Amino acid sequence: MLIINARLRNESSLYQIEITNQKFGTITEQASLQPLPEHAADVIDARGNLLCAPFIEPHIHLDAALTAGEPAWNQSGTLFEGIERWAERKPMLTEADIRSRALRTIQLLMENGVQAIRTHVDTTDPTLTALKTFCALREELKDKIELQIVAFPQEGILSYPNGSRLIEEALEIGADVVGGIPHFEYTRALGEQSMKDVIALARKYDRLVDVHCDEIDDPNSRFLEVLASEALFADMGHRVTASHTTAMHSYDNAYCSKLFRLLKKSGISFVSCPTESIHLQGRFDTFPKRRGVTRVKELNNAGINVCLAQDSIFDPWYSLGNGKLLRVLDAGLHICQMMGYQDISKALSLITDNSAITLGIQERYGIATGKPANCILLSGADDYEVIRRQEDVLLSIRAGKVIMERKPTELLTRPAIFPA
Ligand code: 17E
Ligand code: FE2
Repeated sequence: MLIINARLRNESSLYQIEITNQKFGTITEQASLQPLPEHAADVIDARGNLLCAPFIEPHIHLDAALTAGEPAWNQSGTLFEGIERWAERKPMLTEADIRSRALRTIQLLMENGVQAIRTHVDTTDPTLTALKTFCALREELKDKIELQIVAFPQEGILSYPNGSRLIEEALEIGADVVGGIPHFEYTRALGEQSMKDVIALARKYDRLVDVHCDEIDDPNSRFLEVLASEALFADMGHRVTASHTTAMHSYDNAYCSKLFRLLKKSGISFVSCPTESIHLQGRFDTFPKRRGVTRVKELNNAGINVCLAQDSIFDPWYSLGNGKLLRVLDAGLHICQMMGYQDISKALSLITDNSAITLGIQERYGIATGKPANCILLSGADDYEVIRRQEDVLLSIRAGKVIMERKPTELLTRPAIFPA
């Protein structure tokens, strides 16, 4: 396969890119736009659009996707009511129900250029039905999409009956990542202990870590410092992620300044879910009302790895969501006030390269000779244009094969505003 007339991120020229044996081959600079050769089978004309590494969804709850309103709606819009509503849906889970919703949601993500997903799967369920189903799906779908499974103790490790045993069983069954939820544990002491347990489990089973950490507006919720210091002491920061960290929005600036030193040293990654957090947080405020989104811009400027995610699609926590990471990015840039030229010009990293680092897949990710031929074609010449236009992903190539393609939307009649 040959792709011609492609732009690449952070480059001003046009390129043609060879794909052989499911890998990227030679990448050659072109002097100008070239016509598509006649009778050229297996040549794709990018028409000056941006060829980019695939989008990654680094934080989603596929087990709960498409269950909003079943059996009841979240009326308050708080995280804690979402957990209550989900606890009512959990006993109704069956393998068939989970598979059907997961496949529809994965399809939606793939249609929007996603090729790798980290999903949290609730382990506070004595049957572990969802966890087992996702481990099977990970194998069945492995040629189509990369799935990472987090053993996520939604109702606590130490505060849920048998919670420690269940999360460990999930790791024995095959979860890739150890999760946690310290702000939901009954006490500060239990929350801290749970962070130590999570790191110990990750070492024992040689797994990654991704904790729902301080997802609350409480400025005194400081489990992030425990997670980061445990990661630092165990020398495994590059394998640890802190998700949400919304309490950081409310931390005192002096404390944050001290905290950032540890965060940077520890080398842990961050995931922010800006649409979800702006919806779930700030719910106990009147006015002025906090945004409740972690300090994405400041983390990024400090050289700490941070990426953006959707979190939910039509579930007890969030009633919208369409699989479009460009929408999450657009919202995130607004909410985090990352609207300067420099911010927007490199913002696709927040849903591509930075997410690959979070998932630990960066070695086999990106458009470079010898790497797996996975990429997407985006409407626009560079990050700035792609983000401003917000158009659908045009093409998705995985292991050198086109897995999704759509026609660009075309205006058929132009409204005549000005007389000819
Ligand atoms: N569970 C949780 O603890 N936090 C969330 N944001 C979601 C589920 C979606
Ligand atoms: Fe989450």
